[in-house]
Amino acid sequence: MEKLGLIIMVAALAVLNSCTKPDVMKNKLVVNLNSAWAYEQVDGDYKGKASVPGTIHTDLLANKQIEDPFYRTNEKDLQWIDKEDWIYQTMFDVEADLLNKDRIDLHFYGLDTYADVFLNDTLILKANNMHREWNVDIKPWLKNEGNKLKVYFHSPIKKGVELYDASPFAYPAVNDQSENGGLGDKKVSVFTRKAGYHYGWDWGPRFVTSGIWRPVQIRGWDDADIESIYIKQEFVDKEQANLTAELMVNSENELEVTVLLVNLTDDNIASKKELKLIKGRNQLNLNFDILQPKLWWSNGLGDPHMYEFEAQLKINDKIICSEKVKTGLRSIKLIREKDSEGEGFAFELNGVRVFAKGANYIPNDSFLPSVTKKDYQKVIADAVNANMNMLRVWGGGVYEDDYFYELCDENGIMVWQDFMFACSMYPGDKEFLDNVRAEAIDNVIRLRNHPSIALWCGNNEMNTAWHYYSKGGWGWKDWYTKDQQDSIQEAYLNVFHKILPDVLDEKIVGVDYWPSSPQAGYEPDQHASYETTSGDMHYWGVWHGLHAFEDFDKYKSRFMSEYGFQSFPELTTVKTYAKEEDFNIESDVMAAHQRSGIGNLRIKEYLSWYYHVPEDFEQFLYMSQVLQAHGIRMAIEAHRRAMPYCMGSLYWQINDCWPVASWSSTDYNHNWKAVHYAVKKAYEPVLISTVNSRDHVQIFIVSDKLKDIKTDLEIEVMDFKGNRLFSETRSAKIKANTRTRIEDFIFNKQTLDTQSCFMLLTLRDNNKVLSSKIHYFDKPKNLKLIKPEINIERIESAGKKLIKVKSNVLVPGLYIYSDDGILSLDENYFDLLPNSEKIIGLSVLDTIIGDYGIKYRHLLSK
Ligand code: BMA
Repeated sequence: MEKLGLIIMVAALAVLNSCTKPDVMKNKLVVNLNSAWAYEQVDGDYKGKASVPGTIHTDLLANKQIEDPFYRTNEKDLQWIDKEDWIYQTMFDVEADLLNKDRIDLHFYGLDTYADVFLNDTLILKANNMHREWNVDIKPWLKNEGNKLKVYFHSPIKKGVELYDASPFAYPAVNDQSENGGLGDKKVSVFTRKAGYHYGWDWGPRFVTSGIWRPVQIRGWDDADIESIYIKQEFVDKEQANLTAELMVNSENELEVTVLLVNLTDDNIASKKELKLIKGRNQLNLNFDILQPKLWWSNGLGDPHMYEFEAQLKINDKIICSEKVKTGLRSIKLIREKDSEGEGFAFELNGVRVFAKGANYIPNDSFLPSVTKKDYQKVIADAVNANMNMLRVWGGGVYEDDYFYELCDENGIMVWQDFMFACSMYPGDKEFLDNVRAEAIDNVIRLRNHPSIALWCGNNEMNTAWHYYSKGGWGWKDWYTKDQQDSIQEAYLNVFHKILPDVLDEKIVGVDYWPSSPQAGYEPDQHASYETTSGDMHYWGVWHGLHAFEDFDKYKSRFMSEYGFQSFPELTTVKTYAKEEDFNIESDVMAAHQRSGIGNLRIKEYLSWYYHVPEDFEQFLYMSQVLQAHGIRMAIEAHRRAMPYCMGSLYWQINDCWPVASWSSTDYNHNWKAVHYAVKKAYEPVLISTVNSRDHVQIFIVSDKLKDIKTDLEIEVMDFKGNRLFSETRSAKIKANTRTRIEDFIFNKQTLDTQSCFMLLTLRDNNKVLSSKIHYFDKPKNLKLIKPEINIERIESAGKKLIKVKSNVLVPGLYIYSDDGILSLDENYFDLLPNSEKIIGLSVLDTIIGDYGIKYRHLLSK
């Protein structure tokens, strides 16, 4: 009866699919099969209407069969879902136009993960990798009416356990939270090509999803079809771009065709050829040049100009198929030059060495299909607005959605793209390796036209962790016999030193490959450490190693691709998962949303070094953010001061996949934490950076400008009430694209009460303020701060909503907010100068009226 119920429902829903009008693309028809799906538990009673793209967890939630997975400790109760098999099914009709096509393919953009696909009861596909696309010729089985498409998802956990049990030994997978999933120490994640973070991470819950996670299409065509276009950039500079359009064309017959490449941006025919297609796959190459091309530049350096091209296949002047593609023209190189200290690591864009300013990026949600276009827009806008020019798509997630890369292209955000391997070692049998190769081909082909992709990197931290060639690493090799070590090592070399670089060599030109992040050099025995003077570095001495924030200055790297510090999200976000009775950072609910075992201890420890540990819950959330901002700002300044030795700084991490305490700078609801405002300031094109050193202050100016500039630097020392104790203006010549050290500020420790004053530095170019900085001579906890009287007023000027803030004394870290979280300020968590009015732009929902219940909080708040 149960089954019958499902069939009736599916049949009713099928009406919807039959109404789906095909998108007409010349002689190609594309039908989206994303509606009228239903799901059903194989050995159980759960069933309902399904979303495609979607996941079983979100479908169960939408059908009110489970509670919100992110709320309180609900995650624990939902671990049964990944141990079940699930069927997804839809019914559809197709119109005669489609059915009569020479060729008809079913295309899955993503199946998560072990999926047997049946069309009209015939098994047409067995999928086993969520990172791949799947294409099947379905012409033999497709009919006009009543087609039944069924996808049987095997439990990824049951499959994983089978593979685990059959393996001669277990593999390390330090972030796989097997025990939370009821699997004891069976780390099954490594056997399945599926996003690593689904199995849990030190900032993420454990939701091992199943589902049709990307769209499904039926595509039919006559004669021939363009499967892919690649605009290969053989050579690009400002004078010329030598390009080849590489087309992969599928032809059903031998055909005489004219192939054209149209430059839609410049409105001309870039190239044209007459040729004969053979039946099957044909690679066609069209060479063309663009003189004085408009180049693609990263954020801060220029316009990220994009070109659009269209490839057309014609028979007797009639277009039989066409495909459009966008790309930006640029040369991007990873420059690794030997110097007296080691080997540099710097990106060169169109001949300019660019200091990479950015962050690491994780998937935006535990349930990937829930990520909306708005979410992508917000994350990329947050990167741009914080003066970033690079994001690293980290290897424990997914090869992101096309839209993510489109936004990076349009906004000049360079992408460091990891292949999806992180913090584990993986099997090396033929089936696994073939699967990895196919996954790499799919994704490299899908993403290779994006000018934003600056580097492909093999994996996250595996080289450092495994450390095969010498004692060290994370101690993993000690768990294995010599033979086992050799076998794990062989698998590693096969994937990261053969398969992945080979795929890139075959499919792409002009983008470099780096086998693992971090590494001290390309060769597998060039392991990174905090002492290495070549390659990239993940510096976790601060946080994991309990180093002081000041040590960011000691541990210099050629390129800092990871470092970070945690904080809690703001109260409005905490309220989305916790009740008032949970408002204690050690409560079960708060602990469930803090996945780093040492997280709370570390935050408290560092707070006690720099600030004070507050008793109050809300003040603790706020102070954790102030602390994180303090640390990360010190790190970024240290990295930029080390220019050109160091040429990049990517902190861990810009975003979250659920509401949680983590290293993120914007929380799951995209609220900026204090650190994101600090990052924005620290990544400004021109930065004043200062370092305390006994009785003097070192002063540096870092400039990303490509021309030297003449500036005036005003130095003022004031007490907390605003009395000026010292003032001087110096002229300073600032060198282009590097850091310049200015003469130190020397003071007398006997006469200056360094706990009661601060220094204000303002850098001007012809009276225009380029940068400013408030410098403290001591740690915040030692400052003799005075309780402020703060006045906040709402004003409007030229139709813009603003607030005016004033205080009688200096207020470090002033946070302005409202309980309902609707306030969003252009600047927040800032240091308010004494007796000086500050006007800040406000973005609030227009429909909101009243005074927004404006509140504030600072270091002395209770
Ligand atoms: C880095 C990352 C992640 C992790 C983070 C914080 O090494 O690569 O694996 O979440 O540290 O521990």
